[in-house]
Amino acid sequence: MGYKVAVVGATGNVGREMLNILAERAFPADEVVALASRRSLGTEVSYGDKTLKTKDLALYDFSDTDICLMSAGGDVAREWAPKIGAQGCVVIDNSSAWRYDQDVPLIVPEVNADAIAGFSKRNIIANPNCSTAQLVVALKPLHDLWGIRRVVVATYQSVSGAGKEAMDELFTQTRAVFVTDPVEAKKFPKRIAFNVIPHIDVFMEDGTTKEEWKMMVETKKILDPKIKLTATCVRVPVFVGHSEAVNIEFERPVTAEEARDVLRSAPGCLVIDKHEPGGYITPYEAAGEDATYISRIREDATVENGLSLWIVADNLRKGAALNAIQIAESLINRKLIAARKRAA
Ligand code: 11C
Repeated sequence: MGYKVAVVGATGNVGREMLNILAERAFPADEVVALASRRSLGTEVSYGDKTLKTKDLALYDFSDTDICLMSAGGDVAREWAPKIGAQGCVVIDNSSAWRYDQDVPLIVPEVNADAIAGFSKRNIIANPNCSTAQLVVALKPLHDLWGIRRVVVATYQSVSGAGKEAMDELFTQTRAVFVTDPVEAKKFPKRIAFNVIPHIDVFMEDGTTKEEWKMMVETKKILDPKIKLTATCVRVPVFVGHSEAVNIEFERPVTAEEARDVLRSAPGCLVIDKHEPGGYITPYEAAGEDATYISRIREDATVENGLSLWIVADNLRKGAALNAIQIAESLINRKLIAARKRAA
């Protein structure tokens, strides 16, 4: 018997990608249900060659659903994840609501799949922030061999991370610039078309942004609490694909060649690193792909045991939907979940 899977937030950027990936990977689901808030009720979404009509989350009975993939924002997750978990359905939540709860594992399967077993306390598993997911996939194999002491990262994050309206805003503003209409900024605090904005999520008391804080805290929880990390998170006028310029200080000496070799065979990583024009990955090429791409691997002689690299991934896939589905697959592969009895 296959699983019954509910996707909450099915009409959003990530929810739609979850449905695509469930179908693409032939996830062992007997039934997939698309759920949404009342506002999007009845909206049709694609699941492989099927069309699903979204149902009301508030009226849905989870008692025979096995897995709930949730991407509906922090408020919905805070309210609904515990209620759904209490009905015996495992929630894999993409928001930041549960990531820092000590009874909720925060999982990137290539990095800390063993920690998944801790889900049973609440029946909730958290998916990390997109910029953290791709970072730790690349850091893990390096950390295992050379021990990471400190990471300095600058991100170049696409507008799809901020949702569908943000993508529309980039499109509308770009068009407005060309036809010399007034450029209106609604979703972003400043114009995003032909610009970059060094601000993602809310400001913290110390002047960092929550997005920067999340990268630091989540890297510690997923990979190693001893790693020091400082981030500058920047929104760029790209539709899909987050990029990261990363500088790493290791405990032990490592050459660029050694790092390249290790990353070439590391799970989830794909190295594209020719020292010639175009011999590196850009977000345009990573969009729609599953890998975490790594380019521009080079030694940094300005710090002890230093290395710099460039990491790019599709933020809606590895950064969100794909990672969530990989978590669900890990639950199944590790026999941590069995399909529940359903009425015939
Ligand atoms: C962005 N990284 O690009 C954000 C989106 O904590 O899950 C995801 C926010 C989160 O805007």
